[in-house]
Amino acid sequence: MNASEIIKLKQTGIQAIAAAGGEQELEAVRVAYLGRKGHLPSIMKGLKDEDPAERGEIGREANAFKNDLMNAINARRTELESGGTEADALDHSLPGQWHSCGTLHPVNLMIEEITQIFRRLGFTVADGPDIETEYHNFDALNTPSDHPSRDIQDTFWLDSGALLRTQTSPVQIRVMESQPPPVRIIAPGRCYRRDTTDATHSANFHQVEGLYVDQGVSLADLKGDLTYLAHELMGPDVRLRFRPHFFPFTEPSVEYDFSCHMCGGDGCRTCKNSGWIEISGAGMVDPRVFEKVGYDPDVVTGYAFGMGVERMAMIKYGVQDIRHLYENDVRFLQQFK
Ligand code: 2NL
Repeated sequence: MNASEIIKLKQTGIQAIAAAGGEQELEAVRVAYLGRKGHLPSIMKGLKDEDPAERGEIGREANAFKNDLMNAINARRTELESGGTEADALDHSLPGQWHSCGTLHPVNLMIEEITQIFRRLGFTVADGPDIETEYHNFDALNTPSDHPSRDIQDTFWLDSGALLRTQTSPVQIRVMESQPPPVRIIAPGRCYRRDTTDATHSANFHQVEGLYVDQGVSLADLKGDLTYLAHELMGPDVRLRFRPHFFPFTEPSVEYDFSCHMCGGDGCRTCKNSGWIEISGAGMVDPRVFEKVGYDPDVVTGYAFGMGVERMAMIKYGVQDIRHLYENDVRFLQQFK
């Protein structure tokens, strides 16, 4: 039997195997092809009578004949045992495959929560570019040209003269430039400062700034709205404290603290025994800022505030080191489901 005859016979055998409807039929095919008196032994026996030049190829095909048919028989046996083809053997009552589900990052969770609270006070969300002009980030905010925050030590300057925003106030400047009052917006987003990383500093961080401009807006509105934020965020027992401060863009300016949520104000490790936790700064928009954006400071007043999102998340969730928020260790992140 020459090589192509062996291949032909093998194909016939494979068809017979596929057609075998049961174990007995399959066994009969096996005996006919591979059994002691079957095709394979007779091929092997005939090998010595073949032309020596063709013997090698015929031998190889005989081997393939044996291996391919054995594999086909085994595969068909498995099929018959499992009651059908492999696809038919699927058990539809098995539970589905489990896929792990991602979560919002705690920084985004915090932004989301602060945003929702201010939405309830009638604020909308504004955003703007991370790469800013010196004008929008500093000049329009009444920041003196020799102010240390403009220094290359503190701000990431680009070769073009643009910079990476150091706060989200430029978003609010852009909104005021583009529309008349009233304005009631918050501006969440990423900010950049040339800080050396430690447990409480990161060169990338997030801020939520707020701005409310209309006729008759007062410091009382600021205190009321920040108190609402504190109660919604930390619970109804939290008290607020405002301390005088200075910012070039607000007058008067304040820094404000929440009473310590760990000890209720009695003093503990978290608040370094002071009973208070420093949150952020705020104030009444400086008239010079209004003049820059074309608002009349004799007609409108407004309050503005800024807060660090990482800092709020660390306070609320008890995170001890800001770097946990940036290492993307899932054991940390999965706690914020
Ligand atoms: C802080 C907290 C603050 C503002 C941000 C602001 C924005 C405009 C006008 C006036 Cl458009 N003020 N934002 C005000 C007070 C504080 O951020 O501690 N910053 C250094």
